[in-house]
Amino acid sequence: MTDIDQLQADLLAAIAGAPGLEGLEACRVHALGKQGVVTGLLKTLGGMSPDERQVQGPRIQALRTAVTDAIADRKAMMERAGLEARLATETLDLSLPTGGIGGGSVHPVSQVMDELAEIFADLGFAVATGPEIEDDWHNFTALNIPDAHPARAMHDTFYFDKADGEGRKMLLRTHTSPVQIRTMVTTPPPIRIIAPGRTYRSDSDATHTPMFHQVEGLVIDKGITLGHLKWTLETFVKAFFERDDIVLRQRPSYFPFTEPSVEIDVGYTLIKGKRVIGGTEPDGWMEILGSGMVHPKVIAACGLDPAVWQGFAFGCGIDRLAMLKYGMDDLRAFFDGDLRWLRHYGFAALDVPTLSGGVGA
Ligand code: 2NM
Repeated sequence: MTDIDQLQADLLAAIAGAPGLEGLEACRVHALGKQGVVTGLLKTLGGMSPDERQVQGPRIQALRTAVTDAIADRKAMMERAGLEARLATETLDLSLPTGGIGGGSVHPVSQVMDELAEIFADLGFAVATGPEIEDDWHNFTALNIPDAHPARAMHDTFYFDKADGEGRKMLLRTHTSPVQIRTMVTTPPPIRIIAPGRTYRSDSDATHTPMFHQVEGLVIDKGITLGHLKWTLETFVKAFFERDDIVLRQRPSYFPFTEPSVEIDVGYTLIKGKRVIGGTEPDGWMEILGSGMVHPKVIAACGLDPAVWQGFAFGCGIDRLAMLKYGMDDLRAFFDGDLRWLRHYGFAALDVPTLSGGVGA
């Protein structure tokens, strides 16, 4: 046996007998490290005569390959054995309860979004989403709000310094309507969607936060009328507040993107001085929704023929819906991140709203 054969046999035996990953690494350093024995042999090639190198070169390279492969094989084997050992000993009890002290809870805004998705899914609506950073065509122009329109100023828009590649001003969307625009541009009707999400306006007091949540809905089909709108909103409000004695009042209004436009109030009853939504003979009215028939100009801007396709749309604040349903009085608490508030108003993670169980139960 030559010296190289002997060295190879010794190294392979050491690798095979290495007790663990650390021992194996020691073998690797000993053989292949900067000062390693195989590395040392490779270095001797430079001082050899060409004839000698022709004989020794392939032998030393073969040694290096054999040692490298043996280390890789042994390492893979050790890792497999380690994983098998963990799988055999470690268990996960899937029946353990979640939460408890220090556990998380679902934010009321998330809860209400889940409830909305559930209620409208039952009516055949899909949930649509879109970017929060928008361009002014999708946020304003397509919605019949041209450049000099006062509604642009009314929206207290957060603009970015730079325009996009096509020269469109970029902004934080002031409503979720651009999602409806994107849907109408890309999806052939009939369309039935709700678009829940974050919206932004430069406004801040007890009832306004610069970031707030909106849900808007859109139906586009043939022969859609205000009657469809009324039934849909009535069905929604009854399901959301989980009571049948809901009275809605419709008031004429104005939005650039709907014609006619209808503001919807819901009747409330005073109970111990507090306003509670519902009651067939209301003590007063609260504004909860804006709505209307989608303006023909909006339908045309999205590439659809308004003589063929009609529809209705509506919008409301999710934060406000949550306050009314769950009895909160200061909007700012929604975004304070105060754990005591979140634990008081939060919902259990596994308490998913379902229509059969009562969406808010
Ligand atoms: C509202 C009130 C009334 C609305 C209109 C549209 C669109 F894209 F179809 F034109 N989306 N949302 C709309 C209509 C929103 O929020 C108070």
